[in-house]
Amino acid sequence: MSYTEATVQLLSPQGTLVENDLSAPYLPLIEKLDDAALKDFHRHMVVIRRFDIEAGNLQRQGQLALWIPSLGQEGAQVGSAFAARPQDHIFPAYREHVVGRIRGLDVMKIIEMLRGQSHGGWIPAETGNFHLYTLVIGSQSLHATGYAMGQKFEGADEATMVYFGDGATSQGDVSEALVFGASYQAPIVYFLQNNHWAISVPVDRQSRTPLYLRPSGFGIPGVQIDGNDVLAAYAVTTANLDAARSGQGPRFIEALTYRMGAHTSSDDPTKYREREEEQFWSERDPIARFETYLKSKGADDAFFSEVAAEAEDLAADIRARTFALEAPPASKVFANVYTDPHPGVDAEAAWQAAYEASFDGESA
Ligand SMILES: Cc1ncc(C[n+]2csc(CCOP(=O)(O)OP(=O)(O)O)c2C)c(N)n1
Ligand SMILES: [Mg+2]
Repeated sequence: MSYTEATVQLLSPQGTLVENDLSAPYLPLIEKLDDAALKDFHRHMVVIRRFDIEAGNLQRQGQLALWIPSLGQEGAQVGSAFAARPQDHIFPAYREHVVGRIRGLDVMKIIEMLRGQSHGGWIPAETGNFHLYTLVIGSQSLHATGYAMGQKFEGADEATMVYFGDGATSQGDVSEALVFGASYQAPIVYFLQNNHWAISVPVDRQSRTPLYLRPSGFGIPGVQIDGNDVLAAYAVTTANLDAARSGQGPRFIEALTYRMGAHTSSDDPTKYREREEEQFWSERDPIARFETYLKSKGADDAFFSEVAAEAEDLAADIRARTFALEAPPASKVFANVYTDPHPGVDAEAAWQAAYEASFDGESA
């Protein structure tokens, strides 16, 4: 259920740097980071965890239809997001809230989507090339591969990164994406967050071999990292995105992490997993070990208080903005079904309008 002899780890769960044959090629990338960059890693992990908790609370208070927590996966997400360059394109699944935030997305857009306030959420060109959430498991791997093929055809100095889960690797879409990525030597990094569960199905039931080995069958180099180690996520993703961007073809990263919370607010993990397993992973928390590391490098209490205050501010802001939202007109659900007017949709919209009008004059 845990790390293997192949897992690249730069920061141990105790918060100390790991120096071995696997970490050696990547440590120079960490040495290049200044204190401000390291502090930013921490800030983003802490702030998004607070946001995540607030969003979960809002769901329980009836403000959101659903919430999809990212608790526990902050290291994999923050490290990989900071590895991307501005011109790169990012295709998320549905749990990568902090990746969006780092790319410039106002995370309120995610709240609006899960409240049923908006349809798709945002415009990637305005949010740092952070594409839309995709709930159809694994399908974004095809969208991303197609996009990366386009980047290759245009000879752009860009790469694409696509996030998906361990469960998604069992979908045909992901295998097809790997075939096309390899055939076209597209500039893409497949970033698998193995959080050990696909709702209630454990990863060892989905794959008899470690998932980082699977891409080798497609001719794509794969590497396994400690996904709760933000430094490993940053350094390994940087190296792989650089390789993809410079014409060396696609790459695959398996980040070992853990979904500390429920699959979504509709799920109850106490029904299918053991407390011991949750305990094991909570001892490998991405934030706790990085805090220890920063303290060993001299970060003081003022810094940690400032980050905590920023997290509280965001939570309060999200709560206030959620309560200020007004229900959109029901007609909005018909607005973007087709580009051109469609008689079937028009008829349904007319029925809806007549139905609503039938309440005119009645008190609420
Ligand atoms: C094509 C498809 N099949 C089934 C589902 C239902 N479903 C939603 S999430 C999920 C599990 C996905 O697990 P994983 O890929 O590991 O991602 P995680 O949720 O753990 O991040 C499933 C089966 C779906 N959304 N789409
Ligand atoms: Mg999973």
